[in-house]
Amino acid sequence: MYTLHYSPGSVSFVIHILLEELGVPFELQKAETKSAQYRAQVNPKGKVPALTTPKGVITECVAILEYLCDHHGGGRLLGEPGTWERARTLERIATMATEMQPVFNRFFHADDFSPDEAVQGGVKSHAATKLVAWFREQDAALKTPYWSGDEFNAGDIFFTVMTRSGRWLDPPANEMRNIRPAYERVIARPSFARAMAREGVKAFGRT
Ligand SMILES: N[C@@H](CCC(=O)N[C@@H](CS)C(=O)NCC(=O)O)C(=O)O
Repeated sequence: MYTLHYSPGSVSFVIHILLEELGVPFELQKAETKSAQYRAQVNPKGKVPALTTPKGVITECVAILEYLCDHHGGGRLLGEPGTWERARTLERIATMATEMQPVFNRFFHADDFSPDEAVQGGVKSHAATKLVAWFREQDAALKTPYWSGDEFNAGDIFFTVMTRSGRWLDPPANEMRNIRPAYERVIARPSFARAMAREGVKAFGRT
């Protein structure tokens, strides 16, 4: 049995939804990321997601995602190992995990980047500018039912979680013209509905 250590609506939400999509049994544990116990027993980096498995703990969204897909028939979501489809899907996921997620961290946690409040304001507003520009590019390029194309895949899980975080932007990412229908299509999936209910988060609004 797996245990997913999570913070509501954060990037760990990607793994929560993936577990639901794969139909894998798991327990959910809200993480006390700042506690010494969490760092000692679960993730020394003090972050979520972390997945406790029978073999030990694995961290980093992209690693967890690939591990779960490979062990639970997730080829339809990520492409089979060694295929072009796998490489392209991971490419898009890695962009979000390594390029955009850190910008969201600057937007939501500017105090992690400078102790100076004046500097924090600049960090946050510059992050917002970069995020809006990125979502506008995605919106302009989106011509298919899903961000990933004609079929839903793991990239759409990640993109939808990021888009949900982008509801704090101006304009909100989840209300952009082409993103909104793709977003609504994904959040209507039973996996999202179950995960949102368990984490107590909503798809729209600034709550
Ligand atoms: N590189 C990590 C980043 C994870 C990350 O930044 N997690 C944030 C939440 S979005 C976190 O745990 N922050 C500390 C906290 O919530 O206390 C990954 O992709 O899994």
